[in-house]
Amino acid sequence: MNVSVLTEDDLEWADYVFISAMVVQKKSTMEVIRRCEKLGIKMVAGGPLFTSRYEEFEDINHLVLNEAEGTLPYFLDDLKKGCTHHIYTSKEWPDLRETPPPQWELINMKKYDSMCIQYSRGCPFNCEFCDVVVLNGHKPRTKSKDQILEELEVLYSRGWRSSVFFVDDNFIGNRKRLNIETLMNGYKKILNTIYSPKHYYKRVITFLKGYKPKPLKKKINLKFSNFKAFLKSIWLLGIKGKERLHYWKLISWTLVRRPRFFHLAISLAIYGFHFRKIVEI
Ligand code: B12
Ligand code: SF4
Repeated sequence: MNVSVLTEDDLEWADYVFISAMVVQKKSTMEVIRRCEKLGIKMVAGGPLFTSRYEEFEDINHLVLNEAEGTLPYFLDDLKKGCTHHIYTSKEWPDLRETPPPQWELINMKKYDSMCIQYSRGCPFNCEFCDVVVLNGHKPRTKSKDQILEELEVLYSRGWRSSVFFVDDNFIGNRKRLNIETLMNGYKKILNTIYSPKHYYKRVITFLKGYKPKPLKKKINLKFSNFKAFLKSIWLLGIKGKERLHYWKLISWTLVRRPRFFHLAISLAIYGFHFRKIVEI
């Protein structure tokens, strides 16, 4: 499984096992299916693997295909009434503004590197290797701004402080909502600010504040070229450069607060200079 081993205890108490997978996970999915069959537990399967290749899974009790918002309620309703059938599918593309936020309490967040938020589904293009349009259609559908803020808020209030992965199909494919001019202007704005001294040096200090590397086994041996680079940085960034104020602020902050990362602060200041040059080109 993704983050933990699937034990017999996990399976034995269950009335139904709900399975989700991508095509690439078929082999391990087949193992889970075989284990459930052996224990006589009923299975409900959905998600990309089953939606795109449902005919390969005749033995699964219930194939609840397409987007759960559009098919799962019908299955659950039939389950309540005791009249379930084999395949549940739909030609509708559900309105994402009705999609509830994920129940993060069902997972152990500590075992994950990033949390996923989906803003949109669907893509107007049709690349032959891609299943997105089969699964989510051509018309981009989006959640509302308030929904996204709520999802971020829920993650924050559950103590999540690490990265958030926006798992959209094609973030910029909705031409109606994002015209080319807005895209170009936004991109230019990013390029103009991302490495600008004010923002860049601030990020370096934030990084150094939280940086906790593992202790080094070997001592760092400084070479003559390192001193040369340092002196050159003083001339180019600390005297000649427009960023001189930020440069000296970083140097003095590092010497007082994080002296052992002095070499890193200088390296990052030099990287920033390179990035700015590349952006200018
Ligand atoms: C984010 C993402 C990733 C991330 C995953 C991060 C993570 N830890 O979760 C990363 C970058 C790691 C990744 C990797 C890969 N991915 Co990917 N990925 C996606 C993406 C963009 C979003 C997935 C997502 O979170 N969706 C949001 C949730 C809400 O949607 P969902 O999972 O589809 O679930 C909905 C329905 O499917 C259904 N459903 C899902 N499961 C179940 C279960 C039941 C029981 C029921 C009833 C319903 C149901 O209901 C849900 C709500 O509507 C999708 C495209 C897409 N739009 O789905 C591709 C996608 C899933 N990936 C795909 C592929 C091919 C891959 C890779 C194989 C790429 C590669 N060559 O390396 C690898 C495989 C990784 C691995 N070894 O497992 C394909 C899968 C095709 C297929 N038919 O299986 C997709 C569809 C993209 C595509 N271009 O075709 N991926
Ligand atoms: S999601 Fe990306 S790869 Fe898939 S059809 Fe759209 S543009 Fe092509």
